Amino acid sequence: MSFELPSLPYANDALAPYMSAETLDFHHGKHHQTYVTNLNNLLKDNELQGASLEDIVIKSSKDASMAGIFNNAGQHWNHILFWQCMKPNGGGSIPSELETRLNSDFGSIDQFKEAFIQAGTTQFGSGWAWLAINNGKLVVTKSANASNPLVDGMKPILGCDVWEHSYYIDYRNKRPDYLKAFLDSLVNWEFVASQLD
Ligand code: MN3
Repeated sequence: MSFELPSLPYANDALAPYMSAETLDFHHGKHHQTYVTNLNNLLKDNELQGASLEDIVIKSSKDASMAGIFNNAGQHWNHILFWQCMKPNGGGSIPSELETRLNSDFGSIDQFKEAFIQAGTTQFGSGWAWLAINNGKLVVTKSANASNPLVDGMKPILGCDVWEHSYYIDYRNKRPDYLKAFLDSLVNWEFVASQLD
């Protein structure tokens, strides 16, 4: 059983102007597809073949000889979450249970947004900004390249790809503008809320 590229839950042009069809054509159709293809090839004759994607990410993260598998499995997992975290006409109001927990753990929604944008902006080079559950508490974290909070025992519920391939066509070098647009106009808060335990 090999892994497959999931379809986007919206049309390629549905997130414009905040994320263009050109960006999604390349990012989903080329970059994500390549991670899936590489992962399937690397798993041939590997002991992790047949394991769940989450298990492959966590186990390969602890074994330096599996760096290639980790990079491609991590990116496959991260992008599956990322596509679901966005929707046309996103942003806007946050479901009440999630809003209450964000207010409780960050002080205010604005303070959460500031922390998330700060995490994504200060991730040097390629990586991700996250909202994750750590021992029942919501936390903002960042990770390099393909890594994610799963490898540290947390549950990511919102991820924003800050690799240049995610924003350079639409925002050029302005990563903070992309992160702000992601939170204000792209996030599918209903999906994020559905990931709460
Ligand atoms: Mn990407």
